[in-house]
Amino acid sequence: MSAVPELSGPVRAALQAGRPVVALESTIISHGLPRPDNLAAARSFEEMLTGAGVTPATIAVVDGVPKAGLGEADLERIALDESVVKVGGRDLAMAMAARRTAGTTVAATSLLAARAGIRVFATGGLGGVHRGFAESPDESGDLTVLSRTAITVVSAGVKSILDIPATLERLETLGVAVAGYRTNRFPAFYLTDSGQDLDWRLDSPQEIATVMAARDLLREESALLVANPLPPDRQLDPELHDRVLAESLAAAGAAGIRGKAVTPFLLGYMRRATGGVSVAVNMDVVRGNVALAAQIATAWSERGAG
Ligand code: PSU
Ligand code: MN
Repeated sequence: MSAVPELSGPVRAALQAGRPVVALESTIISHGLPRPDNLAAARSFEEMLTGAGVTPATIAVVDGVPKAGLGEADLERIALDESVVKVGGRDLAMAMAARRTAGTTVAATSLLAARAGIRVFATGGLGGVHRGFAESPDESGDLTVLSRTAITVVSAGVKSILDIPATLERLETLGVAVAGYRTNRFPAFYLTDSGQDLDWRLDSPQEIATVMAARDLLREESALLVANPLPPDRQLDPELHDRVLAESLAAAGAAGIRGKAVTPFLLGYMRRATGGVSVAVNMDVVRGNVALAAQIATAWSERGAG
């Protein structure tokens, strides 16, 4: 088997030349956004990067091969094929051996991006500690992988379906660095502000690149999370959000949803209960993060630091 992940031509060329590259995850395509619009969404994230002079590296597993940089046919399979599974970091080797086709979560994408030497990764919102942890302990594998993977992740905090204060505590314990982008407050994915204060804020892509360089000097082996909020006028109406989220959590409990089905179930419920508005907001969240990730990757490549 060749090197993991397999790099597309453009991704390989950009990395070799020290030009900016941004990794994108694929679970958001296969399990986060509804078909068939998810395919257009996946393309639009890539086009945003290309338009900013950055090479997109969408990461997924296709017929058992982990790839960074997908061709059109691969992107279509990830978006449209209903047999595509969701894989976290721990699932990767099994998906490879069983030749599965899989959307990679933040965990699996971070791991593969770091192996490829990609420094910056954009997603929507991370997984984290679920509400009701005391009764049913559910914590995303995203956190543990980020605790031992050196990559800069741009996300609108963690999904608001989670227990956000508990997730921030876990990020601290796990040694994941967290900074707000132009804010001192931790965002909440669909919502601009979770109400949680942050110790650090960074105000420009150059400042973030400077932090990345300092982390390299320290030989940090954990992730830097750049928490990038939606502008308040683009967020989901907080009242609607709270009402619909309470309903979706109750529905997940009643239906006995467990394990890796929980997050897709809650996002799907939110979509139906908001008449699709939550999906439009989710798209805005990802677009904002992709745009910032492009600037960070560019600032990083301009330092000539690799
Ligand atoms: N962000 C989105 N939509 C998503 C996800 C993130 O806007 O669907 C996905 C990511 O792939 C993340 C996963 O890693 O949800 C978390 O799933 P879990 O809670 O099962 O670890
Ligand atoms: Mn889980």
